[in-house]
Amino acid sequence: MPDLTLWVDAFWISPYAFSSFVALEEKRLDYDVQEVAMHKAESRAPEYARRSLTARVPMLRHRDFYLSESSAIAEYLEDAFPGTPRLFPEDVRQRARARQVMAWVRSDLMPIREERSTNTIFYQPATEPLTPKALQAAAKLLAAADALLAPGATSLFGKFSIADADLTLMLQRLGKSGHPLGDKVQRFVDAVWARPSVRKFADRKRATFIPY
Ligand SMILES: N[C@@H](CCC(=O)N[C@@H](CS)C(=O)NCC(=O)O)C(=O)O
Repeated sequence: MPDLTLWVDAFWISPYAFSSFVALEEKRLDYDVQEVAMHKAESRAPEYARRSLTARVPMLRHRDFYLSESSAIAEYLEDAFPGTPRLFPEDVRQRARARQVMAWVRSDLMPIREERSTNTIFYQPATEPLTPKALQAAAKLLAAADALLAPGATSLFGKFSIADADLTLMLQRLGKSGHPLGDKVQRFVDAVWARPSVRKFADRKRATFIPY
């Protein structure tokens, strides 16, 4: 059994599970995956809840150590496995910026998250138009992405970082349902979406979705 296990949601739509999965893949670590059936409340099962502390997905196990919260998982993998491909930029300011982007997409842009669930990325694009509130959030997201990206950039910091994956997933909530991203942002999104780590998550054969 590998030293590492990642628990993901059974339908593979959690943006946080996506982040941790991509992180493990990019680090080229040996791990196995366990699915948590959220629609059967498996994340609240006593053993899972006790180990994760928060009863949320994803959760990482490294030998006898259990950790939830996807940003903490990325930081832990970076610290615990030196000598593997980096998830965060080496430069201190770029690293801070990466953490800013990661914290931001986890805490803001609620109307986009509500109206464009990750279901619309991995199962079925949305057909309902965005409300004015979501359009406002979309404009904010696209303005930030545009400001962060150099012309022609395929990553935020000149080299892949886990913030690229997190930002791209947020942008795909718009892009996959037909919202124009603009050439510069679209190029970035296409490059990140084509990474083998991301493809492995996105191309997963998914069971019929059961809402929870
Ligand atoms: N901030 C957390 C969010 C985790 C999260 O909200 N996970 C959802 C699935 S996408 C979950 O487990 N929801 C069940 C619950 O909160 O009870 C992270 O980054 O890991």
